[in-house]
Amino acid sequence: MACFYPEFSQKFAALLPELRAHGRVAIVGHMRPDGDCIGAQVGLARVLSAAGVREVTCLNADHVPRRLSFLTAQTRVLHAPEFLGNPDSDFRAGDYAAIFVDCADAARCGVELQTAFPKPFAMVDHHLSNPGFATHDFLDANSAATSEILAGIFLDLGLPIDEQTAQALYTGIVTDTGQFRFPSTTPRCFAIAGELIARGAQPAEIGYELYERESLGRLRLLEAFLKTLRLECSGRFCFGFLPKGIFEATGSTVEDTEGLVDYARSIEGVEIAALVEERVEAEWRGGGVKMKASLRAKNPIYRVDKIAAKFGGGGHACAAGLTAEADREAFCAELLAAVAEQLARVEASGGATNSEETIL
Ligand SMILES: [Mn+2]
Repeated sequence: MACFYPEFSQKFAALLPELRAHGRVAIVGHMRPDGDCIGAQVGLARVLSAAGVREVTCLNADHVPRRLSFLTAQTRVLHAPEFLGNPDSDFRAGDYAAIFVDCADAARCGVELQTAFPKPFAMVDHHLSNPGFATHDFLDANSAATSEILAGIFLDLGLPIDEQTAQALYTGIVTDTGQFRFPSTTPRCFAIAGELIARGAQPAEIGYELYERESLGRLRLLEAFLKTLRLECSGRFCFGFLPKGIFEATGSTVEDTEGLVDYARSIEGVEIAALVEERVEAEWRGGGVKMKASLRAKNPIYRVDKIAAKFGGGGHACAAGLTAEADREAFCAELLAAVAEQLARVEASGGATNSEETIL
């Protein structure tokens, strides 16, 4: 039998009886959940339920994006205000063993969930910048997706992967590898994806749900974003801006920003790209305007996670994000300086790659 994650599988098998005995598990994802986050949450929730855990609930600070809703039809996924601070809710965080998935650190789930679960039971993740924060950490930065790690463990242990579970985990791998294009794509990704297809994942259906159901508003948002693109650092850095009010103006939503930054990165000669967003926070989160940036690099030697870390953010070598409380002009100037510094540093090192340091 294939063994994808021998160490993790053994550890996971040892924890299963504990989770079963506890009876209640909360699977916590990150803010603005993506395909890997929802895929990992749904996949893990279904496998734990099938393995005899009485109650499994997935929790997110933000809503499940429309294009991922095909994964959650049969799984309980709650949005933070539905259960935290809601007097009608009978949800008590203390009753649950929390498993964080796809979160580079405990804060990535949002302050409300972080406060509700100060001591996570376990976490499963693949972010390079993850310092480890749970009692039981399943952390592997050499994996392309959290869903890849979970699928590998389930396959190793022969745990039941039904059609819905396979769909969810396959979606996580497809989205985090950029449809099997990013440098993180390995033979293991394909081997695991193949096993998931054998268990009912449908690549054509997933491709349709993810990429063939755009709204006109999303394309209008893309149009607005493309108009703002600017090349800096001799054409090696490209960034674009979404001002507050843009979603109303274009008939789009926050979740439509996903993937826009890839257009900036796709320009020949660009090494680092950024999408900067002036975001009005939801009222239940205290309101106010924040600057958010998504950073992408073509090559992991550019370590955009390190640029993000300067602003308190984090992520992967090729994909990272951050939030800052600053005004637009000051923030853009600071970001530009940080990117220029990183480009110069890589150039000074002759673009030398250190395999330990640069793996996505
Ligand atoms: Mn991920």
